[in-house]
Amino acid sequence: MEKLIITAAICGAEVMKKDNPNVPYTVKEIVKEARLAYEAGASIIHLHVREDDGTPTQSFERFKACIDGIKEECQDVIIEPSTGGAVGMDNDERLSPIFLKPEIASLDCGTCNFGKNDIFVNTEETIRYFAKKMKEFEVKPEIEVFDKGMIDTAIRLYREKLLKAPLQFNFVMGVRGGINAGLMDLAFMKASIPEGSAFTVTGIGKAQFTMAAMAIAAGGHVRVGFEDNVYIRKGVLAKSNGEMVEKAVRISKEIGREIATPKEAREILHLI
Ligand code: KMH
Ligand code: ZN
Repeated sequence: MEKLIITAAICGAEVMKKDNPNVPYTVKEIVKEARLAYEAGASIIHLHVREDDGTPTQSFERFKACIDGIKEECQDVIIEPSTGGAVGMDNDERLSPIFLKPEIASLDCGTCNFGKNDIFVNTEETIRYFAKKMKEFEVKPEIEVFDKGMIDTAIRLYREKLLKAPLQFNFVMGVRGGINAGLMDLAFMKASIPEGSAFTVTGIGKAQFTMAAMAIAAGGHVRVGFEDNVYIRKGVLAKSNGEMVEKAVRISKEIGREIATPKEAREILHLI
């Protein structure tokens, strides 16, 4: 089977130190968490950034500082900034890391309820606007889908040539408001993407490692990290993103699937 690409979503925009004191906020903390994840086997860092007090931001300067710092400590890692940002941010604010011309960035392909009282808004016009900007700046979109209809939206954009094959999907599963995190849900999502596409699976909360195991067995790739889950096992907070990546590595190796280096991940995702 193709080698496994592990993405570490090291801080996200929602989870806070009150949830797990090891969630990174400052540039120094973010760079350290990226390094620990990279050393454990992550080839992609999905990057959100924060102010020093933990407030989520899409500040260009903050992204630049974190990306420069990560590149210094983990030379060849793939850095994938978020264009999702946090619920409520405006489009141009969300797009700011694109101007740093990363190799890849997230592209959220639909609107959904996000937790009990938030809505993560991505109208089709917003998605088109983001896709055009990514094309202009030669950034490969990682198509984030929280439900099956979002795959259909992405396919529509692909037919309009706003997205280029091979497509790279990230199935985010288990968000309150999106698709559940289960075996049949994954089978449905996998069967719904165009042939030749790659997919990563992100299991939210307690689904993180069960979905990782299913993704590994199904030939997909895996995302773990504090953005999605703060526990390493039931009731035990994770010490670092590195600890979560190590666990994904162990699961994969146990069933005979080797881990992709950043160079191999670039080849698999057609980034080079
Ligand atoms: N923070 C979420 C509202 C992405 O990175 O593109 C959106 C998110 C998706 O995290
Ligand atoms: Zn994210």
